[in-house]
Amino acid sequence: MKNYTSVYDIPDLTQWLNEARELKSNPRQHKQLGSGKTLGLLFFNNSLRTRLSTQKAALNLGMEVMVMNFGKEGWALEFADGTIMDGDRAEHVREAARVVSQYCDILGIRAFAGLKDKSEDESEQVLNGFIDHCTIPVINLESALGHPLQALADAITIAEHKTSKRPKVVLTWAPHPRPLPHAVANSFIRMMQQMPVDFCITHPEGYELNDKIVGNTPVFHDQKQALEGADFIYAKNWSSYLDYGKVLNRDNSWMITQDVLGKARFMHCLPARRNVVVEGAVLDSGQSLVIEQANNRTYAAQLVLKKLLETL
Ligand code: AN0
Ligand code: CP
Repeated sequence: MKNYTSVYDIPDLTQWLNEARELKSNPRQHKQLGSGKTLGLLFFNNSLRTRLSTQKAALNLGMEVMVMNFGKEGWALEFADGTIMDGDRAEHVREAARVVSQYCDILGIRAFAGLKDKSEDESEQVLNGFIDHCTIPVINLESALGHPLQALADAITIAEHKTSKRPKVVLTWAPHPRPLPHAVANSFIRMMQQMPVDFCITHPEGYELNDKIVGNTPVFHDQKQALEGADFIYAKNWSSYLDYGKVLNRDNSWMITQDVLGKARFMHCLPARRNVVVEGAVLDSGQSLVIEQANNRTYAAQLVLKKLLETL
């Protein structure tokens, strides 16, 4: 594995899930592996979990960490080739990536979808710009199209908490006042398609995701029908993909309540707006796995860092 940019970079998921469990049982067991190595983390967007769990993972492996928030503190970067840079972008990714590669051994990048221009988002210009010009491995900390560290933590959580061989997992759209990216949903779908689970998706009409990602996964527009008999209910809002980046409705009948949840376990990547996406009582109940998912972000990141360190 050269970079970790998508769940498809995982060569053997079963083996990785076993190894994650092993790492979790003794997180400091490889603390020599990262000794003398530096992880750089560049954030073009906000974060709580990704920022801290990835740092924690690096510290568990004995690495040192440098973090930079690009939003206000970094020079505005140009990613397009051949432009006359006489606007407000002071530095090109061609230089920035090569400079950072000298300071770090592994680089993580968070750069959300802008949700304005679909083809620009689909080109993943920030993540790919760094991959193209970095001379070190790159980890996707949520890009325009995917959040593979989250999906790995979700897979670890489901593997730990399933009570049957082939649990039923449902990804449901949930309301939200602001337009949100498709990255978490995309990576979760791709991960569930590879897991031994009975998986389906439910969302209101108009919230269809990229059909190349959904593939043969069953999709229901009737949430109640989809959730019947679910063992894990994963809620996530996303803005429209077809009417790109738009909030089409905030139908709060799609919010996950205790009544809707039934006997299922509740999952969400967080941050979650209480009583909009999910009833507060669900998050406060013993059926919620959100805190455990966030805990598993550390072991997901640690596994990815370990695999990359082993290639250095
Ligand atoms: C982001 C999203 O939906 O992609 C990050 C989730 C991990 N969420 C928000 O911006 C609220
Ligand atoms: N789930 C997740 O990635 O959270 P942050 O945006 O806080 O990092």
